Amino acid sequence: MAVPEFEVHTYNRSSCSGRLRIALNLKNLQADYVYVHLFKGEQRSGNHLQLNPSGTVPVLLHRKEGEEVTFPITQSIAALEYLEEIVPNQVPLLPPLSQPLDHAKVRTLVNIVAIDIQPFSNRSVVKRVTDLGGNAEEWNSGFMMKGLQAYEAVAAKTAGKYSVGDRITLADVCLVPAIWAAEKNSVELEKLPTVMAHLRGDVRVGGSPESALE
Ligand SMILES: N[C@@H](CCC(=O)N[C@@H](CS)C(=O)NCC(=O)O)C(=O)O
Repeated sequence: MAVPEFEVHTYNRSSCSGRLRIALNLKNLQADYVYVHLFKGEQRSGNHLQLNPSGTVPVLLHRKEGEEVTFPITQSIAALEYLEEIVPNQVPLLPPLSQPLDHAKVRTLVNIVAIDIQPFSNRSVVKRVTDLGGNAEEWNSGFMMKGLQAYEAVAAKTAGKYSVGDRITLADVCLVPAIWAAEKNSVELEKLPTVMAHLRGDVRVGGSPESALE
């Protein structure tokens, strides 16, 4: 059997890793998965830090035949965009470049999840909140709700069958694991009718609600 071209360092309860797993599945790309147990602190091991100085997952390695891997991609959005650039036609996850406003719509929604929601619920951040005497549950659900309400308001203008129009895009790829995490954090998802209506379609690929916490 051929060795998969991709290697992903991942954790099953990481929403950022979920994004990458979903995109690889949608594009029908095989990968070897290397498990980094965040709860055991494996992201802070010397080996992992050498690969990813940020001490996070996911990390994507592209092993091209006959070439050395010279650059591990250590940011999930950069990894998603890389996959999109090298395999644009196998289930395109961005609108055509001739539709720059649709691109901007997708990226706006992607950034709401990746910049305005996930960083607040990152394990190391939540631990710091708890260490400082804060209520982790309130912290998590508050930021998730605020971000998802923004997503909802934007998607109410952009959505068709999916978040932007009628085709699945990187926005949905990022949204799905964010919803898994929100479910785990008791976010009132019924307050997000547009988001929930289109998620009831066939967007659930590449994992399950049980597999994400942050
Ligand atoms: N901006 C980074 C964030 C990565 C990130 O925060 N990953 C989380 C899991 S979703 C993590 O590895 N956390 C480890 C920790 O906080 O110690 C990305 O999009 O890849």
